[in-house]
Amino acid sequence: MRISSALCMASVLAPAAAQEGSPLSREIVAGVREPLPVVLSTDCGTEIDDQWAVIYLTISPEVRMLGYIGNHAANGLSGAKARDTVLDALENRLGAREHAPVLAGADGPIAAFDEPNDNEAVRFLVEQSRAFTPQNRLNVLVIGSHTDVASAILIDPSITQRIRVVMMGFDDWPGGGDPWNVKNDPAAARVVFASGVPLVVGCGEVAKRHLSFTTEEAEALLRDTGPTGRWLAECFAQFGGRFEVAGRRIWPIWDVITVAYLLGYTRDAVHHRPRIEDGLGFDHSAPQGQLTWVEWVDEGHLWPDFAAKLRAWSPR
Ligand SMILES: [Ca+2]
Repeated sequence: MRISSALCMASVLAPAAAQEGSPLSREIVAGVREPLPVVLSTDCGTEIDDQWAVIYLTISPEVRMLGYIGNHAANGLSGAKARDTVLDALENRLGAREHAPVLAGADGPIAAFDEPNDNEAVRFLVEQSRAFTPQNRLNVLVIGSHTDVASAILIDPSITQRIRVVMMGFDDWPGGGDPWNVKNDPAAARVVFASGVPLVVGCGEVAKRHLSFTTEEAEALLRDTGPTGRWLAECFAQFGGRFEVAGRRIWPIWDVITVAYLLGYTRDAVHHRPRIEDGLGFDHSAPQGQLTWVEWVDEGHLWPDFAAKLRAWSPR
C-alpha cells in the first residue's frame, strides 16, 4: 500500500461522447427515482483505487455528491493529506471547477469504543444527514477507516436513522479478517457494526475476483477515454502491487465495489451481522442484526459504464 498518485502527470480536459445508461440511470431518466445522495469517506492517497471511486462517483449522473471526507491510514496518511489528494483528483485530474465540499477527517483511530474523534468533517456529516429520513437515507460510502462515520454515530446516535453505510473491507464471508480499512481502526468498525445502521459490505475477495486488471487491461479500458482516464491508467501501470493469479499479474480496484453496489451492478445476500473479534475475524455466535454482503459484480457492464462516463465528461 503506497502512495503513487503524485508520480502521475496532470490532466485537464476530456472530450464529450455519447453516454450509455446504467440500470439505475435509466430509472432516473425515466423519473422513477432521484439521484442518490452520497458522502464519501476515503483514505485517498493510500493506493490508486480511491481516485477511481472519487472520479466515478463525481461523473455519474445517478449520484448527487454532497461531500468528500479524507481520513487517515496506517502508512502515515493524515486526514488533511487525504483531503488534498481528493482535491487533486477532482480539480487537477478531472478538471472539475465546481464540486461538493472536501474536508479533512481524523488523523488517527478513535481512542476508545465510546470516544468520538470530533472534527469538522464529522460535524459536516452529522449536519448533512439531517435532511434525510429512515425512508430516504444518505449513502455514506466508506473506502478507508471507519473513524469518521463512527465518530458521527457516537456524537449523534440518531444519525443511524438517516444514513446507510456502504463499506469496502474484510477479506471474505464468513471468515472476516482485514488487512487495511478495518485494521486501521477496529474500534470504529465495531461502533458501526453495533450501531444498527443499515450496512452493506464489499469485501476483498469479491473485489479481487471481479475488479482486477492487468496493466494491459487497464490501459485498454482507459486509453480512449480522455486525459483523466489515461492518468488513471498511468497510475495503475506505475503502482507496484500485483497478484499472480493463473498466470496473470493483476491488481484490484478495491474501492469501486462500493460504487458498483450503489449503481446497481452487483448481486448481494443478506446475512446476520457478526461481531468483530480481536483478530478481526467474525464471531457468529451472537449476531447483532443483519448486513448486506456483495457477492458478485457485473464488471462486464460496470467498466464500460465508467469508460463511457469518462468520455462524456466535460469539466464543470
Ligand atoms: Ca481506500
